[in-house]
Amino acid sequence: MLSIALAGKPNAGKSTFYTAATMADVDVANYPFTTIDANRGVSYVRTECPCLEREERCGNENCHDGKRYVPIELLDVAGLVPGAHEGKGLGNQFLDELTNADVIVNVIDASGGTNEKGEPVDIGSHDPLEDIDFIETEMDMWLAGIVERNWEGVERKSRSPDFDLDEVLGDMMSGFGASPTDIARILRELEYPADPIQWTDDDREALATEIRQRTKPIVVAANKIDVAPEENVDRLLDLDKPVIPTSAEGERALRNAAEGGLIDYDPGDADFEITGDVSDAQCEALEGLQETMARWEGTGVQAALDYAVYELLDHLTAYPVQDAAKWSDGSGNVLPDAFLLAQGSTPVDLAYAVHSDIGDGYLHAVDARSSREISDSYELEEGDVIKIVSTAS
Ligand SMILES: Nc1nc2c(ncn2[C@@H]2O[C@H](COP(=O)(O)OP(=O)(O)O)[C@@H](O)[C@H]2O)c(=O)[nH]1
Ligand SMILES: [Mg+2]
Repeated sequence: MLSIALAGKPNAGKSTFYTAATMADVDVANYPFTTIDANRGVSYVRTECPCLEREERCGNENCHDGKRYVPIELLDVAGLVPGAHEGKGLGNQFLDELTNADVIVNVIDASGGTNEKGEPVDIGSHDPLEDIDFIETEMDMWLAGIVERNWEGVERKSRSPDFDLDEVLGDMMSGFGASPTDIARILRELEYPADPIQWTDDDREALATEIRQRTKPIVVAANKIDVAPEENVDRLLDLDKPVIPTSAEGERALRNAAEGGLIDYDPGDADFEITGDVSDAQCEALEGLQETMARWEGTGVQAALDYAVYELLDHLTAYPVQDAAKWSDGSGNVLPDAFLLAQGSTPVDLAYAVHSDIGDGYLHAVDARSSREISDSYELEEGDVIKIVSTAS
């Protein structure tokens, strides 16, 4: 499962974001390969379900009226403070946790109500723009430290006659989660000495920065928009980086209210409707939230996760089926599964995502929309419904 980590200073709202995003009760038994603990849970990205094209909605438990929720893993990483890569505030442990993530949501307090160490201060008294770069810097410096510690080994290997620097660097980078494509691109874009002994600290830091950018893309959640000065949010949105305004607290309140039958709301909706008996105080709080949502097109929590997966990681959703006419599995469940795959994935990749046996036994694939056989090298598109024909199915 794709893994998204929430990083940021203490008190930025990471745990609130995490709680809100993992609140929908998840049947943990469905995810036997995921260790679910206090800081690691299942959340979802939202997309349009292909069943919208059909007369009837698919009825899948992760589809609400055509809003399809596809599971991902969410990690609530404990707060990072400047200097974490030097071990400040348990820094290294948390940076280690980040290595398991495919993409990072950097939660910052856009209200300016927490200082650089994450201690509460008066709203507006800290400039949240200062909180953006430090996560990147901490991750870069921490990776640079690891490259540094590995360097003696690289120098030692360089004495061997069949030494290939690109190969050794490639091995190192794959240890950080870089794919062969990432590695090729990083090596192409960097200029560096062929002899490892001539590498400077700057060379190693440049390498670390490249690796981090390729393997840990970051979207900023400009959190606490419900109390943030609007000017702060505007300045954050003006940056040349992906920034999504969020109210984690608002999302949590909405999911609670929806669960309690007070409102009609699905995560990622830009608005909601009050449907239950609410007290005057609840009504006032909900209306306040409605204003914030009208200004920023929702609470942003779902939007941040969606952006991380569909934009930063450039993934798509594909739906394998057994019956191409009914779009169902063998038992008649319509659109039973949804898989997140990297852009450029083929029907063979989808087959392997379903099960390695299905992948091994792959014969051909059929586009269920057109009922036509598609080529093995066809690049899947968002929302594709695919019947895989395999000796194993
Ligand atoms: N107003 C407002 N407060 C928030 C929001 N998100 C979190 N908080 C508050 O900020 C404080 C710190 O939140 P927490 O999630 O524990 O932060 P963490 O240390 O980053 O995990 C708590 O008092 C939260 O209620 C938000 O969107 N709006
Ligand atoms: Mg926390």
